[in-house]
Amino acid sequence: MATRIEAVEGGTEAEDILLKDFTYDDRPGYVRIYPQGNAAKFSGKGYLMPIRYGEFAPSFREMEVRSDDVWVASYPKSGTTWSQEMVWCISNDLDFDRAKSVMLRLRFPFVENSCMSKFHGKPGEENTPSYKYGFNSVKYISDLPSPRFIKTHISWDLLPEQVKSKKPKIVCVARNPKDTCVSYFHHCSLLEGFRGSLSDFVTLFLEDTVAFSPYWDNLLSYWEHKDDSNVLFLTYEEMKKDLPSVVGKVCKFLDKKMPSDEDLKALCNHLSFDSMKANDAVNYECLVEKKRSSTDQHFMRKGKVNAWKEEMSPEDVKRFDDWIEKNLNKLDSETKVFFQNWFIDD
Ligand code: PPS
Repeated sequence: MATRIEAVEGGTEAEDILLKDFTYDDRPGYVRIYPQGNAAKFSGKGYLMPIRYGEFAPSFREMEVRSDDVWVASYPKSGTTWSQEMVWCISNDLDFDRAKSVMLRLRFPFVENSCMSKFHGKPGEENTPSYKYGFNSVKYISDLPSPRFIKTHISWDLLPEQVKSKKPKIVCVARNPKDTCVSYFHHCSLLEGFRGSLSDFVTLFLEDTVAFSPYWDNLLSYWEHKDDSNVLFLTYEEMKKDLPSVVGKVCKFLDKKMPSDEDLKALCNHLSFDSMKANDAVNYECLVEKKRSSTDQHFMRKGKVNAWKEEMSPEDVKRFDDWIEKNLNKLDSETKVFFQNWFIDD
């Protein structure tokens, strides 16, 4: 059966918040997507996406996938940009000069970019890479020479059909849901026109009513493939704890030599939060500067584990804890233990 796409009509508390506080001219609505007609296995819901997804879905599903593509896949705000920069630098023999001079979004494009909201390019710039990427991110990627580097937030079940046969390398990165949610709230408020409070956003997140949700289905769709030979599963928290050892895993996975001690130090320095925050090729300042309302708003915001403790109300923490417990109890015991240890508060 073909993928079914249904408009979000409102009627639940979360959908009403979504339609009231998270729509605007360039993103007038949302859809739920049912891969092959089916709801996502874990939540029993469809995946939520901005309405423009419907326009891009056919070309995305049928997109040519190449066996030498390298993908970074994640639920939003899980450490995607950090992982992309790590994967790109390792794959490109630590070419820091190019990494700093070419925007990450052009060397490691986000395949669903054109689904997120209507693009307004400047007339006369139609032939620039930025315009082509903004106008149609799927076509931009299809026209790139190999090896390509591709970012996605979509769940495994919605990836292009050819992923199954071509088996590109896929690095998945995931982050504990409370930090993910708080980071996503700030991202949506700053860059995507969300007008509600953090508590409203928690409602959207827990009710699987923000783009790329349900969180659990998205995460578990990649977790199920973590032992496939073309998949590497990482967490934000392990990158924070021991970046050099994650670099080692990524080098092995990408069939690259482990850098010398000196090069490893240079790479970890390039990937540090402070370096990335100051690096205009990865910090999205060019987008943020058009949108910010105060000087302390940045894409590279806190870069910490458990920063949710500084912002979430006790009521929202309780709602989250109940939701985590309910969902952990639906998992097999091995997965549950792994997730409990990973999400644990220190
Ligand atoms: S996106 O928009 O979905 O691609 O965002 P994503 O890159 O997945 O997540 C952004 C969060 O990752 C933090 N970040 C880092 N943390 C530590 N070290 C480095 N180098 C780093 N680079 C990005 C970024 O600050 C966002 O997290 P928060 O919690 O908002 O600070």
